[in-house]
Amino acid sequence: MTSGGQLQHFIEQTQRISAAQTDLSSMLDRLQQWQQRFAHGLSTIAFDVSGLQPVSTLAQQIALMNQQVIEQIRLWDLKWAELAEAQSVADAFHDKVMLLVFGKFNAGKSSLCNLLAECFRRQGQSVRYFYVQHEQIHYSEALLREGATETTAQLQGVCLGERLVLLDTPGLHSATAENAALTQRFIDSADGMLWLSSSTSPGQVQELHALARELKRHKPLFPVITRSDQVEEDEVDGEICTVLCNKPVAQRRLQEADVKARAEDKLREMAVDVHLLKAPVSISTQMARQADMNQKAMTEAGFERLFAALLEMIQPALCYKQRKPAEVFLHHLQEQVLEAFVQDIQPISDQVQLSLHHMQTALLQQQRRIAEQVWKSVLPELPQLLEQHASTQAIDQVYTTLNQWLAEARDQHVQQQLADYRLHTMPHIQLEAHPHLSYERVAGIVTHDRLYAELCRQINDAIKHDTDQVISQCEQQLSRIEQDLQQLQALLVAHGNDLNRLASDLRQY
Ligand SMILES: Nc1nc2c(ncn2[C@@H]2O[C@H](COP(=O)(O)OP(=O)(O)OP(=O)(O)O)[C@@H](O)[C@H]2O)c(=O)[nH]1
Ligand SMILES: [Mg+2]
Repeated sequence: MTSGGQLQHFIEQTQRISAAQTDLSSMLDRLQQWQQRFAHGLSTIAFDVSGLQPVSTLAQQIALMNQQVIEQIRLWDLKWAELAEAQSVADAFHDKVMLLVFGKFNAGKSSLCNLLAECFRRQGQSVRYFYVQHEQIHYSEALLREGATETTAQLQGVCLGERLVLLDTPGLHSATAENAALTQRFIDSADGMLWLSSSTSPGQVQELHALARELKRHKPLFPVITRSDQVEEDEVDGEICTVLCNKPVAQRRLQEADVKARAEDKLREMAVDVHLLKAPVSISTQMARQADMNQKAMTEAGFERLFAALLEMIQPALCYKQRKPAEVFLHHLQEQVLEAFVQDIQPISDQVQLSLHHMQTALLQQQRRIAEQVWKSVLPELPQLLEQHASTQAIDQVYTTLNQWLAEARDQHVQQQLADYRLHTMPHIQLEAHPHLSYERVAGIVTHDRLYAELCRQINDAIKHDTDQVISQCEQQLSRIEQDLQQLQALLVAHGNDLNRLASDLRQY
């Protein structure tokens, strides 16, 4: 039986774990204020679509986006209430440090939990096994099941003494859909993670993806290399037989260094603080057990180092626990408020941006078409109009009719070409009567060649001037929306940065 110094020290230290929490009220206030500022900022972005027809694609996309913004804000409190309810099961362990034991199936998670429990039991500590079913925690006398095939299908664990809980999770990817949500809630409540991987292929860092959320939540990570033993041939009483031995120390250290280096790289790649990573430790549960966990065997199997490392891990886990209420609210703001908002709004905001871009580039073409069509609908009628008034040479009449034609044609073609827009002030298309302009009399006959040419020039100028004004109104409308869109993006970036600053302030506590 082990009476290892580290184990006793470890147990003594875990007994000192106190549920006392740091005063987080000012931090919680700052987080609350962040949420209020974010909501207020969003409400100031107006997305003025008064210059668009409500049936236009862009106006509809913007209406949808506005609706989604309101809906997202409405969901904040609901999600927070849901979270509080979801936490209630895990709350049974609120006064304990909860360590998640995580890894691929067969990594040796249940075996390690059982062995640690046995260590505590032999030191006179209370040990309570439990499993979680139907939203209830059931305590049980039975050890956690171990096995060569995928064994653990439910969330289970063991309370070691009064202050420490090991949460034994189903092997990676083997959780059923039914218990996945429950497992997730417990994982949410964990204060630190033990990441187990077998020494046959230790530290498969892609497994850390499954812990990404917890790592982003700034929980410490302790890699444990398990099954650090090998079968060797030995001669007993003159007969060759196979025996299980610890892997040589040098080999263990190499593996530990390798896992550390690769895990650090992975954390950097995942944009996670590498300080969360504790130095890996290599163990063999089997070797400790074979010798009934005597002191020498425990030390050789790596458990003295494991306890020392666990103690180091408990400190940051405890710090995490002490600031947990603020961490939980922070995660809610990061994940359910900001990230959920970005995920929901970004696609539709990208669509708005795209529609906006299409509309902006189409305007030039639309202006050309309106001008051409107004020109085409008025010009062919002009010679006859001039003929009609030749006898009276009533140039005013010519202008009045032309202005009427131009206005009608312009309205019609603007409506066709710019169907998406609602123009508030239609410019007044008008030809100015020039006092010197009139019919001419050549050899007693009234002619209008010069008049025709001059009117053509005037019509051309008027159409150009008029369509310039119409198009510029459209451009202004689009650019207002573009500014609102930029304001929204800037708001998201600024609030993202603010929240990161709050997170790093919180972690100084
Ligand atoms: N050689 C050796 N085998 C071990 C060691 N620890 C556990 N095993 C064996 O590995 C197998 C899996 O162990 P478990 O503890 O059930 O592994 P697990 O990670 O809980 O597996 P799942 O619950 O299926 O995810 C069992 O057959 C254990 O006996 C060890 O240190 N050395
Ligand atoms: Mg298991």
